[in-house]
Amino acid sequence: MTLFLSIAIIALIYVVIFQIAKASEYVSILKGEEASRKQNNKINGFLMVAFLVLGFIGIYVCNKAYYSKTLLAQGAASVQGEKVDQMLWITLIITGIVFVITQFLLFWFAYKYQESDNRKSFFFAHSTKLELIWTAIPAITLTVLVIFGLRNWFFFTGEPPKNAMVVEVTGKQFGWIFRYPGKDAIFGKKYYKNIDPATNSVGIIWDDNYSQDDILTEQTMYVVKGQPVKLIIGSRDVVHDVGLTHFRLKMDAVPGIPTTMWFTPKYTTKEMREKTNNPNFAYEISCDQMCGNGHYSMKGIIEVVEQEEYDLWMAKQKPQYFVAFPEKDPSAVKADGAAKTDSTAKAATAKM
Ligand SMILES: [Cu+2]
Repeated sequence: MTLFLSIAIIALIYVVIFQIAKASEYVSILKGEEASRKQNNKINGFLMVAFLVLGFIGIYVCNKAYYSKTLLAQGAASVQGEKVDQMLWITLIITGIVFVITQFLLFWFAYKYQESDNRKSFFFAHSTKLELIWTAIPAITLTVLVIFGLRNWFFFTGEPPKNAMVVEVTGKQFGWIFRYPGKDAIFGKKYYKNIDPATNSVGIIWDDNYSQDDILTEQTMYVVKGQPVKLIIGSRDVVHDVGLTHFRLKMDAVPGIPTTMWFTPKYTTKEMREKTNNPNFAYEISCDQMCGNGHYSMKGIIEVVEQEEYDLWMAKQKPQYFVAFPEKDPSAVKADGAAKTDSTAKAATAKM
């Protein structure tokens, strides 16, 4: 029904425009070409100003209605993200000022300098000075913006502070795998042929001693508020992208070529829930690279917590080595042993 109505309205609008055009054609024949062109000119001049005013009002209204719904209004959730926002604001302010001035002049001049019998147009062919000015100013401005951008880029992708924790992030069709280096703070080596979806999703080489305390988790990554986190990013299949919109960072996950970036979360997930007034708020890792038919569902969660909560969570994690080889797990052997002693004792009591 709505579709039918929409088609009917579009058809009606078309008929109205067609009739107006036809009518104005007859009028111009009656009035004469010259007079009708002058009248059209006036109308167009007025429409230019109307478009300018309505356009600016439209920008203001849209901004008022939607700005608060954008992530920009929420503020960045990382120290690095604040630098990104700062760059964005500087760019928006500069381009915004240029936009307003140029659009105002464009439409106002179209009105002001419309055809007039009292005025002769001025022929203006070329001015080297003017060309130089309007080439040099944007070039210098863009260079300054690019220098800021590069400085920040080298900062995010460079070496993090010494107290940074390191998490390895591996993308796969369609999800995220996180690896923590464990107590020794060193990742064990890995080899893609060792990948086993059930017990060794990133292909850790178990013979490497550093690998035996590595911890693997999927979909949810825990990090600590105020502590820098370095991400070592890779992929198991195609190119993915670690998109951290709340932290204002993103980095491609490329098979075979590790990429890195680091950030310092500023607010815990709980604090963000209060800040955004959204009890369901969660920091999200979205895959920002079209990577296959399940791309839309490739979402991970980052839990930003205080140090104590992180320590509690970490204490509950079992090294992946013991998941792959349960018989080598000392806690399982102990529990097993305890059960055995218990049953021997029981048997002895029964015999007595
Ligand atoms: Cu992906």
